[in-house]
Amino acid sequence: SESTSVNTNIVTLTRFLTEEQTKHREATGDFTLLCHALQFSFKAISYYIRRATLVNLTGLAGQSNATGDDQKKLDVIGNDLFISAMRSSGKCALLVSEEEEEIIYFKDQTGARYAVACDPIDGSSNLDAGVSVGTIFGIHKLADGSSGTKEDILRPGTELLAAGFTMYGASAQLVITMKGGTVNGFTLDNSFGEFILTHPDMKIPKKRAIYSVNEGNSLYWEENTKAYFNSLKHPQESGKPYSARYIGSMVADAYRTLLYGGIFAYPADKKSPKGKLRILYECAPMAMVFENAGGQAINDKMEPMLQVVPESIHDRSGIYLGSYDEVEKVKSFHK
Ligand code: AHM
Ligand code: MG
Repeated sequence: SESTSVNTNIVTLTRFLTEEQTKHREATGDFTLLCHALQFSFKAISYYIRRATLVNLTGLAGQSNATGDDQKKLDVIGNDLFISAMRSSGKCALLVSEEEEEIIYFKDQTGARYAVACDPIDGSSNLDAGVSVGTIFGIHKLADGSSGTKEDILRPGTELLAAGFTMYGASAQLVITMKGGTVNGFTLDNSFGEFILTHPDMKIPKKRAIYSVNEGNSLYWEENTKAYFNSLKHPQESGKPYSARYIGSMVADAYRTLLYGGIFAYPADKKSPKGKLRILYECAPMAMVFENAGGQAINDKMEPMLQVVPESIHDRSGIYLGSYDEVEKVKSFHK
């Protein structure tokens, strides 16, 4: 009624997924169930991140992960929570995690038709300082007749069925998009224990004078990379220089870029010729979100990030993603 300003028609993620499912007559509900398991892992990870300082979960676990980074206690917990959620969903045939050297196959899940790639806690070097981190995920469908092999996950982003991330910031923000669909953002309401649709049909601003890159690497940058970033700081025309914003958590830097516009970059350089960020669970899922929100994502060769086929599960790439016009500007410096 008009007598109250309280929204009584709340769209939870559960409701949203159910409504999406009924739009597709061929849908079996399997994808919806997989997403329910996903959202539970986000809630659980969010909970432990918020409790970390109180329950002795800060600091290192005393091991390194698949890509040689020191593992934090929370990296291990996030990974375990994610694996357990995927296993128990009954719908996930195989899982690639940043924290696991090899693919995890859930062989007992007969009839599971999805392959999932994830970085359970991306940006974990920020954890102990209470700075935002996030979970990134990408979902592929197994090839017809496949019961789950490496080939089902070593696919280009163009074939992703769904992708997104959850940022654990002042609140937990979940952003999800499906193939050919819109981008939708949900906020975790801690008292309801539900993700609520707060950012329907997200569109990234066409341009914005904000750049986000680890400028400490500039010594190692290629000449055209240097020229591009210099042009942002020393505009030729009567323009103002760009603002710099770099959190050092891809999810948080990307989320801000999605909302405000601008450019986020982690270019390959002389020190890391393949770049730092991983294709399967960092670059491709983010690229899908940005492309579906009207932005762009490309690699160092100026190819669409979504077309890049990873050679191995932890394969890396340089990446530029952001507002449509800002990515065009990147290309103009790499002709
Ligand atoms: P991680 O997966 O080990 O946390 O590393 C990925 C993170 C990204 O979140 C972030 O964009 C980047 O590493 C920051 O790297 P750097 O500290 O080199 O700037
Ligand atoms: Mg990561």
